[in-house]
Amino acid sequence: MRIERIDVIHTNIPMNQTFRTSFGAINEQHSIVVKVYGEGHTAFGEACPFYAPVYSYECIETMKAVIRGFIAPAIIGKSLNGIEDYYRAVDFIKGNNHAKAAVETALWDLESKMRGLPLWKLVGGTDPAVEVGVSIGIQPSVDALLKKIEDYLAEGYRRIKIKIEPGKDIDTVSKVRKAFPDISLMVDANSSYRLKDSETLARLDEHHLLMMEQPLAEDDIIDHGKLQSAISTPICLDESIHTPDDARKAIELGSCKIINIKYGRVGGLLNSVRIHDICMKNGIGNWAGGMIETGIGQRFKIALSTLPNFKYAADIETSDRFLVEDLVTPDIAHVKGMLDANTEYRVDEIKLNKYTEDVTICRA
Ligand code: OSB
Ligand code: MG
Repeated sequence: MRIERIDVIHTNIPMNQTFRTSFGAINEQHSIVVKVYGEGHTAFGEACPFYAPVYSYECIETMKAVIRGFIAPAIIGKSLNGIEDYYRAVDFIKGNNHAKAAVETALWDLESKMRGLPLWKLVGGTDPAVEVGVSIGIQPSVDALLKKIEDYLAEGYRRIKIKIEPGKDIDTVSKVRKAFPDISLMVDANSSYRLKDSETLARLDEHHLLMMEQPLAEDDIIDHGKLQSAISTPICLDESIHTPDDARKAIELGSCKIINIKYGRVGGLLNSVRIHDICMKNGIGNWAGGMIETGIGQRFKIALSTLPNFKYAADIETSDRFLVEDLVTPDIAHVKGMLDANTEYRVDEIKLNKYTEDVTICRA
């Protein structure tokens, strides 16, 4: 495929509810949407590591700089022999996986249009019925959290994920478990604990959680191994896994039993599939994590979730979840916690323009 032009579009959509984690609260969804032009088509990709570098070292401004300065010049006007060739072309750039993924996903979208194949088939999916879970931010009180869980369960979500942090953990989880004894429940700590907190975290074992996501720091895969031997709740790594080789090392060290695959964090869909394959071979489960993408990015999470080793419900945000308006039609919507990967979504360019903060046009 030959790319003639790349638009790097910074969007900012107001959110209808605050999302609070251990790394702060957000009320605006900032994203980098990439529009590629080539082969007589236009196609869209997206990645959004937050406006500030709080989830990862990348942020919206670093993505713009890296795409404009290095990724676009490496591929515009050149013939790319598929997505693997894109990885070779940008391999000289260290890290910056969200920037790479924003462009990479646009190339998959382009390939899907060129070949007339839905994304889920293109990535090698096997089952288009996708299970959807919900990730609930830290709430002002346990009662507020219980109410939210009740509402989301009534909407049909298949799995509830709650955020924990030191001081808002044991008591919160035991109250949730008491109110909802049988639901599929997991916690995400977003790196807010250290190995010295093992005893506290072990107290969660009795609540038969589906998994505990990223309890320790991003660079602590050795300590995650020690923690996993001390607790029975399966550890799921999120922030720690950036590459297929990270996945291999975490598996070798016994640092986790599950890996949350976020296509942005790992540089795109091809690396997501590679991590999936490594995990499947080693009996490590996967599921698609989210970064509160617009519908443009949700399409890629839906496609990945059709792969056979995506065994747990995905963090897919329906269009009404956080955004006052989404950028695709139809809206992303689940029915009783299920989505059909065959649904085709069109990017609504009028809404895209409405929420655009700035655009950088890259050409040869
Ligand atoms: O840690 O999984 C996370 C959202 C933004 C940044 C990090 C995380 C999240 C989520 C997913 O928890 C939110 C969602 O998909 O609804
Ligand atoms: Mg997480």
